[in-house]
Amino acid sequence: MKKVITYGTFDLFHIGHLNILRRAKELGDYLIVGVSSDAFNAIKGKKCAIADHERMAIVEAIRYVDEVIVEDNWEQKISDIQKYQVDTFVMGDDWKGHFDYLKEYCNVVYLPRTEGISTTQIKKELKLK
Ligand code: C2G
Repeated sequence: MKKVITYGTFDLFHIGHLNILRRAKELGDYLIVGVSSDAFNAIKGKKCAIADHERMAIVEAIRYVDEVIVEDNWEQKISDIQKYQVDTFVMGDDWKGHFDYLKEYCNVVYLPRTEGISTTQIKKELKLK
């Protein structure tokens, strides 16, 4: 079984998130998604509109997703890849190059982002803080 992993905040879930999860799943048979906790987002300097347990429940309900884990630090990726015996790590190409150190442990694939949509833009349009 080829296992794929990806990570993200997935705040205000939108088509860009769905596209990357669909395409990540196409690279294997089993997709694990690390959803950033609110505490980790504070470290990332991101304030979420939706709480972490709700973001996890939404991602868990997506048909392409087989398992959701909590992402609560930058350092957990290597141990996650080893613990879950992951074949491929996937991120959108806004992260291109940032995770090349994982090439020692698994395939690293950066997929093109979906143009014209972002959580930041949605918040601006909805005048959310
Ligand atoms: N994404 C995308 N197209 C968009 C918006 C997002 O492909 N229009 C992708 C991002 O590239 C990322 C995933 O969707 O791979 C989740 O995006 P975010 O929720 O913004 O994740 P981020 O805050 O970048 O956190 O350790 C990695 C971090 O947790 C990533």
